Amino acid sequence: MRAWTWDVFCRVIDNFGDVGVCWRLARDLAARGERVRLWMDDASALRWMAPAGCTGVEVGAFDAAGEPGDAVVEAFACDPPPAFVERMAARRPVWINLEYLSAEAWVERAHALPSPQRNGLTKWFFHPGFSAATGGLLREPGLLAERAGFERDAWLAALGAARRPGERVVSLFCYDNPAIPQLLQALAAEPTLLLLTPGHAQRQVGAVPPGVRPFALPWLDQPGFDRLLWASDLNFVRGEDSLVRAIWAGAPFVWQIYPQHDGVHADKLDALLQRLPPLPGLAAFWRGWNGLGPWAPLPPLDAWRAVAAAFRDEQAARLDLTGSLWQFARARAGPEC
Ligand code: TRH
Repeated sequence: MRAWTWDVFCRVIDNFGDVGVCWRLARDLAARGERVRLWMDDASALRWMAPAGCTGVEVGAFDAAGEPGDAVVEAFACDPPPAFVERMAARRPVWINLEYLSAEAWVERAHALPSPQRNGLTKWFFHPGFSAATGGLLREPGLLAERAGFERDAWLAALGAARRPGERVVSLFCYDNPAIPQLLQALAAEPTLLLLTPGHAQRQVGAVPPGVRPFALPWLDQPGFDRLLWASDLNFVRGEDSLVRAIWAGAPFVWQIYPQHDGVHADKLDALLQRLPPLPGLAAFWRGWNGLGPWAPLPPLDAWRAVAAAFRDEQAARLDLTGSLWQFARARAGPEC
């Protein structure tokens, strides 16, 4: 089967998730032999997220997209430029709107629905998700094998953050969070090396109680960020992409969901909690960290580890998002493809 050319459109709304998801998808498609053109209105985060670029992925300015290829992916309903959409009517690529990740039940009903467009084409809704009735989660082939062979002490030492004997490792990637002082107190119960990502985490963690040893990280590239999560016994993540990476890390994780003004994020958080294997105290801890309930004690890591591993295995048994998107698009292409 011939390789396809994919046009992936990405508008940066806020933070790094838009870039992070689009870059991972682009890289994964290219690794599977496809040709990818990633059209972005702001590619600045790629300087640290993907400084080496990727063979098979070309990055261009959002409005500079020329002739459409075989498939067009607009990330998060970002609407390709009108002139490009006009050209699509002649070329008739498969047109996909890649939606935000949610564990809510409605996603299964919305996934893969067609939406007829004014230019005569059909735009397909493609929803990432946690069940077989969704598009799945981004997971590159070989990721879990790489993770299994990872040597965390060597990696931490190379970063200048060698672990001291008996220390547990905790990573923190978060938004503004008034619960940070409580978290630091909870972590101080055991010797803890606390790895702080740039931005919100480093800004908010000032003085720490005895027992907690903070380390300020530089921006890591995406493979480096994955390794940070692999190196840690407990990961605090946020948004969409780092959540998925924490699942593949297979270690206990806490999700700070992107807060929305209408409060719908509380339902999204609960929907994911309901999909996790049960662990007493986990939901209360996640809600407390998200300001959706009172602060609650940190659940014991031993029992939590088993829950995280079980959830990783359950999710890894499903087709990954890129594979699922590839199949979906090929099944909807004209006979000449
Ligand atoms: O940056 P985010 O908070 O992005 C969010 C979410 O995507 C959310 O769904 C969206 O609605 C909102 O923005 C507007 O969190 P996220 O999704 O985890 O993206 C962070 C990306 O940054 C991810 O790809 C990992 C990457 N990263 C690195 O590569 N290196 C680093 O050092 C760090 C800290 C992050």
